[in-house]
Amino acid sequence: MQTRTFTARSFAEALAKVKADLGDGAVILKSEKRATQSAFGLGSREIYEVTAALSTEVKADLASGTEFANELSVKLRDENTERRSPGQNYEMSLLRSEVAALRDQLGGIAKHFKYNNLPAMPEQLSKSLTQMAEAGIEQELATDLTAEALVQLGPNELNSPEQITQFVIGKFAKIAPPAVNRPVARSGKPYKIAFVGSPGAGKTSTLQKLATDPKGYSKQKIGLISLDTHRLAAIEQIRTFARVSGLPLEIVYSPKDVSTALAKLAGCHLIMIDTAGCAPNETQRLDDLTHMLEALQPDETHLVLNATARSLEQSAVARRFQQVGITHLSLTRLDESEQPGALVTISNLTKKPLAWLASGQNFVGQLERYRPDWLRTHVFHETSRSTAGFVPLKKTTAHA
Ligand SMILES: Nc1nc2c(ncn2[C@@H]2O[C@H](COP(=O)(O)OP(=O)(O)O)[C@@H](O)[C@H]2O)c(=O)[nH]1
Ligand SMILES: [Mg+2]
Repeated sequence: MQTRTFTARSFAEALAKVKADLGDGAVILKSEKRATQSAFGLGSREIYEVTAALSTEVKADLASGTEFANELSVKLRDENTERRSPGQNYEMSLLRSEVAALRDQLGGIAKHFKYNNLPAMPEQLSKSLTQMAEAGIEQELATDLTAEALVQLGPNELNSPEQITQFVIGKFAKIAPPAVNRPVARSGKPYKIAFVGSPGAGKTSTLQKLATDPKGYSKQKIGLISLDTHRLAAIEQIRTFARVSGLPLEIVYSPKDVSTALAKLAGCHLIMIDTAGCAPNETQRLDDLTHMLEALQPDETHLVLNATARSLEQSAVARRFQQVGITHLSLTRLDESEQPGALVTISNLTKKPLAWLASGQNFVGQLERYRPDWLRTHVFHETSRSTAGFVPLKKTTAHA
């Protein structure tokens, strides 16, 4: 592996040299700040020294280097069991300490390579990494993005929290994209959106919010279909809502009733479909739901996830619901979530775009469309750029 050392007056400047010389694939192996004597011997000044190599070369060395260290230590152990003269013993212990040092060095490089232990980072970048971790962005993703910023951003950008946030949000927009906001056609076939998920995830609430909030679809001619026929309370809940909001409602018990229900709601622009929650052990219910949705052919099927659930649980739910053909993710309870950044992880994992974010129990004012810029406020605690007067989600206990 060929390493190169770059020195400069600032860390950011040294990194810029690394980038210019070795390109974006560079791996930082070591970085340190040193005091040097100034040219005329008048006191000292600080310089930054960064040692870097090409990632392809580091990888190759890591593979062969670890092997070599292991082989050598096995040999040493074997030879050590034989009797030898004091001189030989001295040589052996020297060799052994060299192997130990080699191990340490390789361990250090491997660590750097995995970005678990980035070199002394510019303060603002380190702050951004901490913010991502605190907001629940998966550690590996957060460190990868930080490493990318370290190599790709210029020295001035690395000193600016806004520029770092902009860079990271740009990356998030690709990893966890916002859903395309399709305008609902005002004539022709109604557009159909179904909401699926675990019991209590917030499916019915999200549907109710979308039907009543002007930020949702309240201006459209809406029809409702409920497939949640297993619990009397659920039927009552949606019936009461339909009556109070004045929206037509069809309750569908089996796939053969689907065409009649759709015919009755043919004059609507948008049909929102509420479904029964399926718990992990309810595989039959999930199969029934799959058949119902095959008959209904929704244009969008949103997996509604509770944002306070751990990423592991969210991904288990997503795996279970794969069979119904999820197209979007919508999240609820962001008002209660300590780690709102976890939505990036689940979108990245499922490769589904993020649509709606709900943040309270009120029907109006606690729902918004996801935009990557949302992370500026909720992960990096900066004020949003694109929406003047943007109000961050607040904790609330008020009921609708
Ligand atoms: N705090 C909070 N509560 C919510 C939110 N969304 C739903 N809920 C509550 O979660 C509970 C279950 O919601 P519901 O829509 O009936 O869940 P479903 O079983 O998936 O239909 C209700 O008490 C809702 O008021 C939210 O964004 N924030
Ligand atoms: Mg429900």
